[in-house]
Amino acid sequence: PAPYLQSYESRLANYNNPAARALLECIARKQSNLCVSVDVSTKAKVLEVVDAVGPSVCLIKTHIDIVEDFDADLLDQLEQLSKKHDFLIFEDRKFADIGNTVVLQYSKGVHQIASWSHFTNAHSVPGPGIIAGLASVGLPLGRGLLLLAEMSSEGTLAKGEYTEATVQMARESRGFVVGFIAQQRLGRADEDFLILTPGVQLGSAGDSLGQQYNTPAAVVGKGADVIIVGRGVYGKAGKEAVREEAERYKKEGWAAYEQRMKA
Ligand code: S5P
Repeated sequence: PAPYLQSYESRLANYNNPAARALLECIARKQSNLCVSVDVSTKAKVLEVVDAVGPSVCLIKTHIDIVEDFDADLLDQLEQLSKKHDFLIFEDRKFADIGNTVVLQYSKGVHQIASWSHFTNAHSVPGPGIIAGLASVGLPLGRGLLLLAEMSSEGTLAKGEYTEATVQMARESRGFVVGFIAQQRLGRADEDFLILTPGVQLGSAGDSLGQQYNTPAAVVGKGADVIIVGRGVYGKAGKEAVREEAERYKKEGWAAYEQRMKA
């Protein structure tokens, strides 16, 4: 069968990248293909949500630039929580500039993303120089890159030839590019890329700003290896409710994976 129809453990053989390997191992160990997107804007709230969902996730996705009271202590505490609960970190930076600029954005500034984030992502629109630039910083640190090959939002231009050209760019940098942000399985049947799919929620079709949602079962059925859920989890009121919701998505995501393996 195609690599993506095999177990997460067996797919380890297809990856040299340390971040991708650590993610596959974590998914298998925790039986979780859930990534929670923690899109909240204070340090206290970030830490509260991460502590609540930590046991249920393989990956925490951040938008570090929306945190009003960001400081180095937040990064220390995030790292402690990642050890306590056993998850990896993905800063959803969506780099989109020339190679020289993204080198600086990835390694410097207030956030120093490369120093703490196992994964980050980039748009392919500038061409391969963006990958070369990010790789020059990230590869020595064992980081992994995801290319945005498709988006979940209504009217996205990332489709068709753009998506195909993005897959081709990934093929040419396989040591660093470990997969895609996409809505479905991409690449040839004999290739193995990690597919991380956002725009996932139970019981909502979308929001008022173009976001479009599918269920965990639907996206895993189309090839998602990791489901990314934001408001569907952190949007619940109270730490206990957030914890329960994360467990619910974890179970849904894993059941869908087991279903896919049977197909
Ligand atoms: O195509 C995309 C790519 C990303 S990374 N669509 C997305 O929604 N995202 C991100 O996933 C987005 O920036 C947000 O952080 C998360 C979805 O959040 P939700 O609250 O709609 O689940």
